[in-house]
Amino acid sequence: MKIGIVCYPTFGGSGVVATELGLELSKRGHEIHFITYSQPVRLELLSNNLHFHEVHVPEYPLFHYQPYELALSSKLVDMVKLHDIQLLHVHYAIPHAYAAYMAQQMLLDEGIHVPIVTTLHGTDITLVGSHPFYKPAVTFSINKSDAVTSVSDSLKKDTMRLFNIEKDIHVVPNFIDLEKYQHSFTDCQREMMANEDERIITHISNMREVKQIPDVIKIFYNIQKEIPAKLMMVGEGPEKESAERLTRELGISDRVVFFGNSSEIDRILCFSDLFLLPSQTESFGLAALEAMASGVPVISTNTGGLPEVNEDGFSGYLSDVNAVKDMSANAIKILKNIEMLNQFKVNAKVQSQKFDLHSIVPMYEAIYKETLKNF
Ligand code: GMT
Repeated sequence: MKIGIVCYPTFGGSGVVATELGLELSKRGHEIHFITYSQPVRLELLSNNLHFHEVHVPEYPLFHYQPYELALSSKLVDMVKLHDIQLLHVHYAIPHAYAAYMAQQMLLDEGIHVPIVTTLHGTDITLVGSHPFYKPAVTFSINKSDAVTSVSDSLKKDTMRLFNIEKDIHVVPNFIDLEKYQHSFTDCQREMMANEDERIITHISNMREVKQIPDVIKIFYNIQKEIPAKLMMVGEGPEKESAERLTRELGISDRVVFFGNSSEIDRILCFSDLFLLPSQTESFGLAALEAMASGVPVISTNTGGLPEVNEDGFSGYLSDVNAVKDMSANAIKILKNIEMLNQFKVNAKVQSQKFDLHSIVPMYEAIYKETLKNF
């Protein structure tokens, strides 16, 4: 199949999933065209069946806001015609499904039929989409898509509850390329980051408010009072500065490393003992899955899709949002007992195998085939 993929090309989970999906589909013989405003961060190698087309939005002083959706829909029309793209898979209802629908209508005018598959990733539904201002556009974009998928059952339920949806939503969980994480626990230069007696705790996110960054710091503060430990904070975002301030106030800045964005997540996870994800809401929690695939147990909240990813008492523990005491106690319990820690590390890997890309990507292929057949 010839498939056009539209996504946010950034470090966020949706961009990562879309990119990994395109890479795997191209390996499986499909011709993939990424159509975005910049090359997706994990899309390093292009080939004869893996292409990237940049959407340019010309600066025009008359416009207070430059019209990205317009530029995207025009680019989609051009690319579908130029490369005979058969189907558009867009990640996020707004603005991508919205722009794709416009492109579909423009193409229809020329007698070209292209179906749209929309994947919901969360923030457009739980945070942005439910804002009354965007609600009509999100509802319209979902209902006009030819097939809709969501990354967890919880997100599907939220979507059905918050919007007037006439479409069936297929749950296709996020996935992981397990081969990427097949390192041994001894070859990751752990000694560069911590002493042998120290445990390494990691958090990875775009450090937005929803990630409850102060809770990450407070949980770590409680851990290091009981066990020698270091905290690795990976990612950039609006909460980063206040987090750095909080570590100084708590007198633990010498134990916390702020990395910024990194394309070496697997290397950092390789030397980690525990992953913290105390989010206020999370439709899936791809970072938790990446941690588990690296054999890192997860202390998370029980919100949104997280219970579908992290199994309480097996791959880690789940707690209520903001239950810092509970999350600290669970973390300390795992970290204090080396046998228990090693067992949780093994379990985390086992749990991640449920999300093996080899079993999930065919679900998307089946949806594409079905959509093309019915279109
Ligand atoms: O979590 C974010 O802020 C980034 C956002 C994104 O657009 O990548 O993540 C959402 O999509 C990911 C991939 O499906 C999910 O793993 C995240 O849970 C989801 N974030 C939220 O629901 C807050």
